[in-house]
Amino acid sequence: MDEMAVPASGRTRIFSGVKPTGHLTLGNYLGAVRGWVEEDQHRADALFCVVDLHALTVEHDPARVRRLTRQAATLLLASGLDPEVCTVFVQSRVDEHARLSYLMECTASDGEMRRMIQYKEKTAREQARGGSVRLSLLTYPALMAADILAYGAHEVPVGEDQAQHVELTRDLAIRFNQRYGATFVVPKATLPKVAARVMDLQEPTSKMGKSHDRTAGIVYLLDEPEVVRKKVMRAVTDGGSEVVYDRAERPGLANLLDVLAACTGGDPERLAGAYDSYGALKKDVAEAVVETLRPVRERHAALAAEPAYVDEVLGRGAERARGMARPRVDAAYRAMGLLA
Ligand code: AQP
Repeated sequence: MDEMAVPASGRTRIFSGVKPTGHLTLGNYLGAVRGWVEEDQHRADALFCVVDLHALTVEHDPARVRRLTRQAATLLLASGLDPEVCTVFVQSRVDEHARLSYLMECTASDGEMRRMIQYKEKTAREQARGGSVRLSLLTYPALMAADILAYGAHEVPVGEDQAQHVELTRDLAIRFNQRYGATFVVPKATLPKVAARVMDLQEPTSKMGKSHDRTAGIVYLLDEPEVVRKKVMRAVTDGGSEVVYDRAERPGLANLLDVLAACTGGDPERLAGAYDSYGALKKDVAEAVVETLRPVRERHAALAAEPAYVDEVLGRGAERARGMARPRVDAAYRAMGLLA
């Protein structure tokens, strides 16, 4: 492996991101952000990014994307990412992502892009809305591969829905290295033990996704406590009255138990045994979620009042990220035959 494979510090490098396609959800928090805050930033040389270029792959309102980008960055800091410990930045401010994305498009095949589940699902969703499907929706996993590979990341902490894209990134890194010489670290996805896929409270067979149209089953990080309670108390549970943990047969109930376990540090199966009614379970889930989100909401309110501080953090983060990505992306250009 070349000398760029390991960061100068010799530590593991971690990269992950969040798309400003909507307000951040409980799924984003439990599936990804909380692990970045509590573990990843402390144990590795870590970069966390608001991947705004990815928000342009579907119909978008420029002013809304701008607003959501700032809000997402503020929420990452409010959740506890410490800019003195890790690098927090906005993707579009670092040109290396787009530069490397093109090389990834020249490494991937049309067939492997079309096999991506998210492409199939989002294409169906866009068509149902009567919208056209942007070419970037097909090619976005190439950009995601670039996001990860530019930094020589060893690990990519994500929710389950992104595991397929990280798998593709691995394939592209291996293929590139074999064809053009060792350039990229081959990364792996790391998933949380519980809540790797938080489901929509109204449609427990679908992922809770921040860009989805129906919002009754989505808990947003900035929802007022009363709104959180209402959404949880109205969650769809399955037929029957016994509280058991069965993801296949009782997905609504299993989802509530997963959320409770993630918020309280318990085990979903064991927690099931502690309840004899859905009502009591929902009440405890609602309170656990409210308490988990309370400090995030409070810190967000304080940080939102200090936009200059957030700007300064993002400016510093982008500069640091650029410095880390540039040598590897230049090397990839040269390896592929360009006069970089
Ligand atoms: N429901 C979820 N459960 C667990 N993890 C989740 N993640 C997203 N949803 C869940 C993880 O959060 C990180 C950032 O997600 P994202 O911004 O890439 O995707 P999203 O929130 O799902 O946004 P969209 O626009 O609504 O996307 P789709 O089209 O997927 O529904 C990732 O690590 C993700 O795994």
